Order: sequence, then structure tokens, then C-alpha cells
Amino acid sequence: MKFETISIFGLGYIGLPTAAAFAGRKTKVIGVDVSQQVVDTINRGEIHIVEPELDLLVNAAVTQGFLRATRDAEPADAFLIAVPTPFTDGNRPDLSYVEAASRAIAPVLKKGDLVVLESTSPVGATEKVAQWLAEDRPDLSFPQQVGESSDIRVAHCPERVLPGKVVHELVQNDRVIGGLTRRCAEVARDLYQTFVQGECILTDARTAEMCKLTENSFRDVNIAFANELSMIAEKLDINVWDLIRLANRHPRVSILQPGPGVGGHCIAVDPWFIVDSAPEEARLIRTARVVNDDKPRYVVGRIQRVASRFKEPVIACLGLAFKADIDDLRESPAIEIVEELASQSLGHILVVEPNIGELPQSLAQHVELCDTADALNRADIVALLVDHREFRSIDLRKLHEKAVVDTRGAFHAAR
Ligand code: SAJ
Repeated sequence: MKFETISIFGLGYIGLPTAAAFAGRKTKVIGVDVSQQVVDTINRGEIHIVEPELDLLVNAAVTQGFLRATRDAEPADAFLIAVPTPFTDGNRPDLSYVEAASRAIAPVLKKGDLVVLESTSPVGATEKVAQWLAEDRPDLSFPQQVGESSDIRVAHCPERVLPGKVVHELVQNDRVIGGLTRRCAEVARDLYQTFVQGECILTDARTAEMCKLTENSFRDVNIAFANELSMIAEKLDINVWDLIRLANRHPRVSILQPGPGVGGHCIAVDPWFIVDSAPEEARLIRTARVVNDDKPRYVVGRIQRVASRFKEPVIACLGLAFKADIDDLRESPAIEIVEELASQSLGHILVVEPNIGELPQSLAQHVELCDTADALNRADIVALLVDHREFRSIDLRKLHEKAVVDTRGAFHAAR
């Protein structure tokens, strides 16, 4: 099947690189976003997020006329939904952005179109998309009504790219594609094969939804194991980085790295979608979430104990992002830790985050943003919260005579 025009709803960390990937294959892409600022930035050939290589791709796509952004839905042959699926305060998935995108697409749908949900979603969400579309377009037929002969095809194809490596992984990774019918999955595969070089593996929509949640829960559970080990090791006076390195010499053991907690908008969120769907059964998955969510509090406790040895300590917190070498502060355990330290007035807090220009609002009044050299000169206590490249190359002699809390093993690993 030939797709002349593709429309992508949500021009964020996933939608924008995906738009650029299609445009790079000389497919006309209409990007739709609710933010006028995002639309204007992209139409100038610029980007509003930090992701290696993406700026060049978007610039080329826009200047060559293959990518255009707008706030309003326009007709296309395929629609991709890549909007956020956050969770509410009670850890329940919030599908309101997906519903809004579906209802925006409905009026411009025509017979033969494909709609793909890319957003990470609870099991059953793709069926809901099809329902919302069907409610708004009674003149068209949908897979849940007539099966294979439907006018509109609906599928789920979860994104699986790693922030920081999106441009590469988008093309190289395998894609799991789940259709509401087999034909829906096949048509979606035709679409993704425009740029995906990895394998496109077909299944049903519910399995594809659960597959994405499973991948991130696997990681969450394994990071929780590492985090729990780090607390046990500290109690028993064992160096956890050495411990894991040695245990991993076993051919069937592969322990992940402990840290200050799990951040980002995926691994700290997706397991809750499983817990919400099967609360009685998802015991280990829930406990892993609790262990990881508790880790920032544990780190604050460690810094507090160290700070109690000083009168009015200068505490340098290295890193705010949710992981190394990105600018993404969402759900970042480092932010949680710095906020908590600031609220306790433990001393003067310096923050170094090489990937941002200004502090987030929650911190702006309470801490000072500075560079690594300045922080290391002035600090009594150095708390390494993110293992950014810049921090991994710190000359360890600069840490002599300072109290160090290294939550990532960055000052240990390579030396
Ligand atoms: N982390 C640790 N220890 C580790 C590995 C990670 O503490 O050994 C922490 C990181 O510091 C970070 C968090 O976990 O705070 C998550 O980082 P990550 O690099 O593991 O994953 P994300 O959230 O950047 O991206 C994940 C990826 N999923 C998997 O690797 C299974 C990515 O492929 C998904 O596309 C993405 O979630 C997503 O969108 O769901």
C-alpha cells in the first residue's frame, strides 16, 4: 500500500523524530501539535527538544518541503498518534490526550486510511481509539464492527527508542505491530517499512500494548533489584559497584546499575499501567515501583547524615536530568532529591546541570546553578546524582578533602 501523506499527532520526543524519519524518505508529513510555539519552531526548521542529530534532520525535512507543522488536523493517508499518556495521582493511566487526538482525526478520516496509536498505552487503549473514531464517524466502518473489510484500519505500534539514541534506534530497532485485525497490522507494517530497517513483527493490538509495558517493567524490576542491593551493601559495608561487577562475571547473571531512583516518562510510569489492569496479580511489579520510588528519599537521608558533620555546608549536586547526557528533567529523581534538600535548609546548595540554561521553577528560588569547576571549588559535600560525561571525567584529586555521595558509581567505575 502506498502512503502519499502521513500525519503525526504530537511533535515531541517520539513524534518529531518519527516525522523526520518519514520525511527523510521523501514522504510528505503533516505534523500536528497543540502548541503554537512548537509548530512555529518546527516550521522555522528548528527543534524544541535536545536529541542528538535530530536538529539536522528536521531542518532538512522542513527546508526540502517534506515536513510542515500545524495545529489543525488535515486529511492524510495514515495518522500516527504520539501524544503523552501520563498517569493520574492515583497511578491510573490518563488517556485524555489520546482521546483528544482521536477526536481531532475523526473529521478528516476517509475510506482506506490507517490510524496507528504509538503512545505507550494500557491494554485495551487501541480498541478505545477505534471506538472514539467510530462514534464520531458513523458513516465509515471500523474493524471492531466488520472485521477485515473495514473502511479504516487501526493498529498499535509502540515506540521503543532510547532517549539520546532516538535517531539511530528509530531506524534500527525491531517494531512490534499489533492490529485490531491481521490486515490492520499488515497495512501498518507497510507504513513502518518506509524507514524501519529492523524487523516488523506482527501480533494483535492487546499483545503489542502489553509487550511495551512488559519491556519497561522488566527493566524497572531489575533496576529495583540493583537499588535494593545498593542499600543492603551499604548496610553491610560492601562496595556495591565491586559487588555487581564481580557477580556479573557469572555467565548467567547480568545485574543493572543502582542509582538515585528511576526517572523518565517511561520506566517509572509504564509498570503502573500493568498494576492498574491486574492489581491482585502484579505484586512484584508494584513492589519494584515502590523500591525505586523510595530511593531518592534514601539518598537524601545519606546526604543529611554527611551534612550533619558540617556547620553550614556547601552542597554541590551534580546533575538534574533523569539520566546521563540528556536534558530531560521529567520524573527525575535528581530533581526530587535537590527539592527535598532545599526544603530542609541543610546548607547552601549548588546545582550543576550542563544540559540546561536555567533552573526549573521549583528550584529557582532555592538553589544556585553553576558550572562544574565552580561547584568543585566551593563545595564541602559533592553529591553525584547523574553520571553525565562531564562529571565522569572529573579529576578525582579535586574531590580530595570533600565528602562525596556518589549515587551512580561514576567516581568508582572507570578508576
Ligand atoms: N537506570 C538505573 N540503572 C540502570 C539503568 C537505568 O538506575 O542500570 C535509570 C536511569 O538512570 C533512568 C531510568 O532508569 O533514571 C530509565 O533509564 P533507561 O535508560 O533505562 O530508559 P529510558 O526511560 O530512557 O527509556 C526506556 C527504554 N526501555 C527499555 O530499555 C526497556 C526505551 O527503549 C523505551 O523506548 C523508553 O523507555 C520508553 O519510551 O518507554
